[in-house]
Amino acid sequence: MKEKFYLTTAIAYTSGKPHIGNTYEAILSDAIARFKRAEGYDVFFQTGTDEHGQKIEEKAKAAGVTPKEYVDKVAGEIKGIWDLVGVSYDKFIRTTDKDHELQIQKIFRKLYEQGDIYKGKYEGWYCTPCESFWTESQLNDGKCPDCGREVKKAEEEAYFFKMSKYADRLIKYYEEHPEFILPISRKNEMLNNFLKPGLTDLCVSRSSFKWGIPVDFDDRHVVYVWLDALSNYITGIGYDADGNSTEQFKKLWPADVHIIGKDIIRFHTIYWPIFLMALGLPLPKKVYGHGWLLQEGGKMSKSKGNVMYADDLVSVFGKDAVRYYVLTAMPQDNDGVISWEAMTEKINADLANVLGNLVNRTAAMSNKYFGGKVEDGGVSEPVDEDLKAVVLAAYGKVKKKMDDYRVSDALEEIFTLFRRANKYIDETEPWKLAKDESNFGRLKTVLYNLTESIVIGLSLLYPFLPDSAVKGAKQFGLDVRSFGELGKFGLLKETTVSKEPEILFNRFDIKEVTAKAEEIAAKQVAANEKSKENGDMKPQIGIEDFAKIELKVATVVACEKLEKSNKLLKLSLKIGEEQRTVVSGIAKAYSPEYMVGKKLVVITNLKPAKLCGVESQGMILCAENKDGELSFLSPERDMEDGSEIF
Ligand code: ME8
Repeated sequence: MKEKFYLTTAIAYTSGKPHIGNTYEAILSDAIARFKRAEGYDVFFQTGTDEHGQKIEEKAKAAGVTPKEYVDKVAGEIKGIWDLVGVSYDKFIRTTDKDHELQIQKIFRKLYEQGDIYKGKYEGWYCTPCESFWTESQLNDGKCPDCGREVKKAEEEAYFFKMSKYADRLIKYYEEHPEFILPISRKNEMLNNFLKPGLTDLCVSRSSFKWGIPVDFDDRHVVYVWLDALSNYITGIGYDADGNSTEQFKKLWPADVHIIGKDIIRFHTIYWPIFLMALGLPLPKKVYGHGWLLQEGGKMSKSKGNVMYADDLVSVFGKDAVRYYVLTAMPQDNDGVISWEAMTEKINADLANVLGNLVNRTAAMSNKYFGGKVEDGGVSEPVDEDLKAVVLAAYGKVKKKMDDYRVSDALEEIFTLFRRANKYIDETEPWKLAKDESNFGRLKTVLYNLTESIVIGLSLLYPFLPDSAVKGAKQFGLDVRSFGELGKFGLLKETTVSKEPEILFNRFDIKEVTAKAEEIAAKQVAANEKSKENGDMKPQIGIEDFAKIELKVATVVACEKLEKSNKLLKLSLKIGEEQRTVVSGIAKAYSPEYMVGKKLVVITNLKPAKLCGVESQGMILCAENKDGELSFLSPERDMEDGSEIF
C-alpha cells in the first residue's frame, strides 16, 4: 500500500485579492505535492481560505455588502488564481463551510467542558464611539488608535484557553522532535522568547464584533479567528470532536507538513500544537516556515500600482515561467525578491537560453539529419559517460533537496543536468559529424543521448513546471517518465521527433515587458481611484439613515483663525434665529475675511466636540478633490439661513 502524505498551506485571508507573495506559498506547496505524488506517495493536499474576523467584517461594511457576500467574492478570486497557476489541491476548504463551522463549535464546547477553556474577564480600554476594545499597547498616546478620542478602562467577559498547562509538554516535544520546526533557527526563538518565559492564557473568544463562528452555548461570543482557522487542518479531512472522525481523518492525521510563511510560525508551533494536545490528537510532523517574496523598492501598494498579482504575471510570462521564477527566487532561510526586470532576466537566461535552446536544438538536429528519427547508433565515446553520470545522479540529488524542502536548490540541480547536456552539444559538435556519412552512427548516438538526457530532466522538472515538461517531452514523441524509471539511461528504443517543434519558452524583451508592466500599473491605479470614487469604502444606507442628519443653510457672521492651529477657522454662524460656533479645518483654503458673509451648509445635530479648546457645535460641508483641495458647499441660489436641506 502507498504511504500517505498529508500537506497543507496556510489558509489565505479573504480580505482582498492575493498578491504574488501569497500565491508563492500555494505554488511552493504544489511543487512539493506533485513531487511526492511522483515519488509514489498517496498525497492529500489541502489549501483554502480563512474567512472570519473583524477586519473582514469591516471590509464588507465598507464595500456595502454582507460579510458572506464579501468572502464569497474573494474566496472565488483566490481559488481562481490557485487554479490559474496550476495548484493541484485535493481539497479547498473555506472556514465558512457549514461542516467546518459545526466542528469548531463542537471543539470549543469540548475544550470548555473538559476545563481547558474557562470564562474570565478581559481587561482593556474601551472607546465608546468606536465600540472597540483596545489593549494598553494598542493605544496611541493613551487615546483610541482609530479616532484619537479618550478611552476608558473596561472589562469584558471572554473565554480563555489554559495555555500554560501544556507548555512543558510542548517543550519536551520540541526536544524529542528536532525536525518539528523548519528552519531550525526558529525553534530556539520559539523556546527562548515564548515558551520558556511562560505562556499566558489566550483569549479565545470575541464579543466586540459578530463575523465569526458563534460559541454555541453563549452566542454573544464568536470563536477567536486563529482557533477557527488552525482547526481547518483537521476539520477539512473529517475530524469530529464527538469521536466520530472519518476513515480519511484516521488515515491522514497527523499532517506530514504544514507549509506556512515565517510570520505565522508562532501560531503553528505553539498555539496549534497545544490545541491539538488538548484535543488528545498527535502533533503534525513538521511545520515549514518559508521566507517572504518581497518587491524591490519597498512595500506593495495599490495606490502606487505596484502590487504584483499572479494573473498579471501569467498574462505576460505564462504560467510555468511564473512558477519557475517564484520557486527559484527564494533560497531556504531567506527572503526572495521579485520585479519585472529580474523575472525577465531569469526567465530568458534559464528557460529560454538553457532549457528552450537545448530542446529546440536537439529536436531540430534530429529532424534535419535523420528525418526526425531518434535511435542509438551504437557508437559511444568517453565523453558520454560523464553526461550519463550527471543525468543519473540528478534524481538522487533533487530528491535530497526536496526531502529538506530546498525547492529552489532542487531546481538548480535539474538545471545542472540541462546545462551539462548543452555542454555535450558543444563537446560533440554534431554539425561537424553530419558532414561525413561515416560518422552517422556516432551522430545518432549523440542525439539519442541528448534525447534521453532531456526526457529524464523533463521528468524531474514535471512537479515544478508540469505543462512545459509534458510539452517538451511531446516534441520528442515521448511522455515524461515515472520517477521509478529515472535510475536508468537507455530506456528509449526509438522515437520520432515532432516535425514542427513549438517554442517551449519565449525570450522576452525587457522594453516590451516594462511597457506591459506600466500598463498594468496604470490600470491598477485607475481601478483603485474608481473604487474610491464609487464610494466602495462606505456601506449603502437607507433613507432613514440619511434622515437622521439635520442639515441647514447658515450665514457666516464672523470668522477668525484659531491661534493654536494653522488648520482651523472658528466660524460664527447665523442659522435662522439661532447663532452657533463651528470650528472647521479650512484655514489653508480660505482666509477669515473671505468667509464673512458667505452662505454655507452645516450639520446642526452633530454632537458638540472640543477642538483646540473651542467647542464646535456642528460641522460645515466641504468637497475635497484627490489633490486635497477644498471647496465649501453653498446653495445654488440665495436662500435664507435656517432653510432645511434634505
Ligand atoms: O496569515 N511572501 O493569511 P494571509 C511569501 N489567514 N509568503 C507570504 C507573503 C509574501 N510576501 N505574504 C504573505 C494568514 N505570505 C492566515 C493564515 S493558517 C491557519 C491562517 C504568506 O492571507 C503568509 O505568511 O495573510 C501565510 O503563510 C500565507 O501567505 C497566507 O497569508
